[in-house]
Amino acid sequence: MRYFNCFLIILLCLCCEDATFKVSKTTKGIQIDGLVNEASWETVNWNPINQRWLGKEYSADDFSGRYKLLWDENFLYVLAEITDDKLIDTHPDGLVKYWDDDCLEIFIDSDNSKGIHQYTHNAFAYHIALDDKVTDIGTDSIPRYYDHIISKRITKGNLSVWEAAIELYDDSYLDDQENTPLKLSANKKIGFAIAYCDNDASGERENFIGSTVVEGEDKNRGWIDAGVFEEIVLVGK
Ligand SMILES: [Ca+2]
Ligand SMILES: [Ca+2]
Ligand SMILES: [Ca+2]
Ligand SMILES: [Ca+2]
Repeated sequence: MRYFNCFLIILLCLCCEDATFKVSKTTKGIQIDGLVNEASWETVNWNPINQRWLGKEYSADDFSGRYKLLWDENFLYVLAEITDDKLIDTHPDGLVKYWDDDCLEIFIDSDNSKGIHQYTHNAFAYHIALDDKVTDIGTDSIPRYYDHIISKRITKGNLSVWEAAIELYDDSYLDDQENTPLKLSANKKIGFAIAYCDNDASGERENFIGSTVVEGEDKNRGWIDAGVFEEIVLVGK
């Protein structure tokens, strides 16, 4: 019986280890052109964007999404493949109601500290608009543009491919100051989530679909609470 219990514990440990989201390192640069020409992208698996955080049930034609991650010393790379039956950008000012236009949202808690980040830089909630502008809320509670992400979207029919390179900053980041992006290394843990705001014809977004399971009634927590992000770990030399 004792041997059987030991076996179960070892099996449990192995299962726990496998559950960690490991992000592979790319040894060759990723060209941010919206084209998936890099062999590195072929070596890593897709992950689903399938958690309905806001809105009614939707069809696969209305929205479906998946993503991949890679990293190197300077960037976390995101490849997202989004099916959306209608792209709209009804707020030309990227600092106004930007979440009610179609946009890709990337959440980063660079030290995986979790906790509230609504008006701090404990974490970032980057909204990448259809015109590539990147918006989050500053520590003054006012939305502003951030230049931490280079991205390129290519849309063919209902399918958009977004390729992005993200610089990471720690909690000491100061708006309107010179900040130095982090150098990334193996074994670093990061809080991460990705989501899509889908609006096709409404005054407000119709759906908000994320990559992580958010418990409880209010699932629109990512822009406030880094505790709902997923822990990822960088692997490779
Ligand atoms: Ca590329
Ligand atoms: Ca849609
Ligand atoms: Ca943090
Ligand atoms: Ca849409």
